[in-house]
Amino acid sequence: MHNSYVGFFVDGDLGNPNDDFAASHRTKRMGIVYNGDPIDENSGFSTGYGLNPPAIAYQIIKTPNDATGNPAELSSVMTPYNGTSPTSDPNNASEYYNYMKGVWRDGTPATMGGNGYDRSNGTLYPFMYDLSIDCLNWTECEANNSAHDRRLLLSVGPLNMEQNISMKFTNAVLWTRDTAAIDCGNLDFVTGAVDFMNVQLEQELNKAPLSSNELVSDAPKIFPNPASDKVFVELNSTDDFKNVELYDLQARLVSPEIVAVDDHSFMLNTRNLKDGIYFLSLNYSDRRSISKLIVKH
Ligand SMILES: [Ca+2]
Ligand SMILES: [Ca+2]
Ligand SMILES: [Ca+2]
Repeated sequence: MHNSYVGFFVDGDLGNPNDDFAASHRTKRMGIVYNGDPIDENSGFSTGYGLNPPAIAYQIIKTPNDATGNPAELSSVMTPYNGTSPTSDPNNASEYYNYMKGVWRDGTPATMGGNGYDRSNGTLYPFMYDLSIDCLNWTECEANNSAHDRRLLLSVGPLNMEQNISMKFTNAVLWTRDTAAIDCGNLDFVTGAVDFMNVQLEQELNKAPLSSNELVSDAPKIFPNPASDKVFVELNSTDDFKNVELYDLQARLVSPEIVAVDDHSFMLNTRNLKDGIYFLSLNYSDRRSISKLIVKH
């Protein structure tokens, strides 16, 4: 089967589904649903999150190889909504196929800027509200869109699907929440959290099976964990070790006092850290190892 697309249609609803916005990140191969304003009120059938509503990211981690033998690229991220206009939900096979090709349901190709639907705009671009182009400043806020019950359709193609061949996709879903109000369209707290998830996932996916010979691991000994006033970190490998950093769940760098104990271990003063989950990053010159640290007083 030629010109096939594989699409993932997801309906992120953040509390009240009717005040949400959507975005994409082409190079991180993901779509995001976030609240379109600072307060997520209750709706008739769901409880709102209130202030500082969260965001949810859908990411395609791994794709099968395309005809060139390389992992297939994400080909579009479309953002239909629950409604009846040409940019709303697809409701038959050809409208779904249009969306998977980066085309609105009435056949109009997606374009860069505004709401992505502009027949007079010659710049075709099927990654709606793409955050991966810094200078673009194209978000639903900047487009002055009305918040809606958004969907995401992430597609990969065109692919040739041979008979009796299976294709494997690995996807991830990440939910995260910041303690500060969402600055309209500034989704750094989502992309930062996704980066951390990716480092951890990569470590998990590349982990050798238990039965294989023991491999040298960078994972340190961390004790006690959960920690209260202090935590000790003992490096498993000091080769090419540079430094250690601690990040909170929103991927913000926190800087506790760090005291070297000897050449391969140190102590972090966690007394002034809030209770919660942190990520300890051991940075080597060519790699880093991320471990989870829980602080509980
Ligand atoms: Ca939705
Ligand atoms: Ca909402
Ligand atoms: Ca609202």
